Amino acid sequence: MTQIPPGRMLALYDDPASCERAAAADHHRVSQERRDMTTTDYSVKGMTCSHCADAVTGEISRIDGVSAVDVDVDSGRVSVTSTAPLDNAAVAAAVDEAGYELQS
Ligand SMILES: [Cu+2]
Repeated sequence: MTQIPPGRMLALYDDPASCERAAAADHHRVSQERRDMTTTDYSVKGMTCSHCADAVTGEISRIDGVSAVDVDVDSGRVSVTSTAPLDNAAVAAAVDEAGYELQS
């Protein structure tokens, strides 16, 4: 995994140009294309609608280092973009908190 120098994230978020790009384009896509980010796909059981997706997104977003969460309800796929690899137990706990079950 790529190590991120301290201060690198702040530099990214303090750059007004990157904010404008994020606002103009699809926000998740922009986040995933940043090379210092890690994106991991998870499989979540039990989601049936956008409300479920919102609940899962909200809980996972609270984990330290998470910058984007993309949910596909039909397949149960949850793509999580973060500044460092995430602890699987933390993701499982967040999904459980939302009322669903992490598979794997
Ligand atoms: Cu639902």
